[in-house]
Amino acid sequence: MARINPERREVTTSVVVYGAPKVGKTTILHCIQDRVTPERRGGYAPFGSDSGVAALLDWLPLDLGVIAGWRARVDLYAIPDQRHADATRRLILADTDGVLFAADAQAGRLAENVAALGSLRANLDDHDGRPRELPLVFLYTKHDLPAELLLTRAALNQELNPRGHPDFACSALRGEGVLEALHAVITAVMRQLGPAREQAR
Ligand SMILES: Nc1nc2c(ncn2[C@@H]2O[C@H](COP(=O)(O)OP(=O)(O)O)[C@@H](O)[C@H]2O)c(=O)[nH]1
Ligand SMILES: [Mg+2]
Repeated sequence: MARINPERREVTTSVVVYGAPKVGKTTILHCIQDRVTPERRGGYAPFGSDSGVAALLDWLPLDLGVIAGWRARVDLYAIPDQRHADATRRLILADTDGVLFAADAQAGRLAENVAALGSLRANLDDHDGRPRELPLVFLYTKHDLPAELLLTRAALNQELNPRGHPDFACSALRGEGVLEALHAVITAVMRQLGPAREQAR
């Protein structure tokens, strides 16, 4: 849940990068860390290693500067694969303001993407079994691979994103398309937050 501090006019939100094992979640965070300007980096996050906090969670804090008079920060998280029970995923998702769903664009990975989307839905369910509605952006990764291995964006959307959430093709390895998707999810989160922020004044 976004943390709003009206006295200091600060807002801190969180976005989870969710997806199947080996889809490239850690690579996406590295790509963002490498490409944002130094003043946007909200701290050093040694994610992707096997020790310390980084073994539990990939975490990249970003400082977005001042937006509409408010100092805005976003904490980006990815949950490392297979180290956590669904209970932990649920806990982290319960606290998030938006999700960047990373799907491997390779045709051979479709079943894993579908399974990951199912686990996202299940872990977003509230206790009444209704999925929590929150900003969702799809990121179709590994577009640097040969085209014959990949599903088209239209096919990926048909299978994974029939409701037409924003979608982006990317290569996290080459750093293409990732910042655009990040921008889209942060914009949606900030828009959703607008009314809550006004109430906190
Ligand atoms: N070709 C290609 N490989 C990628 C891309 N992103 C990640 N990978 C590779 O996919 C594997 C898994 O990446 P990783 O970030 O560890 O996935 P995670 O398990 O979701 O965190 C690694 O070998 C990465 O180098 C990409 O955009 N293109
Ligand atoms: Mg990882």
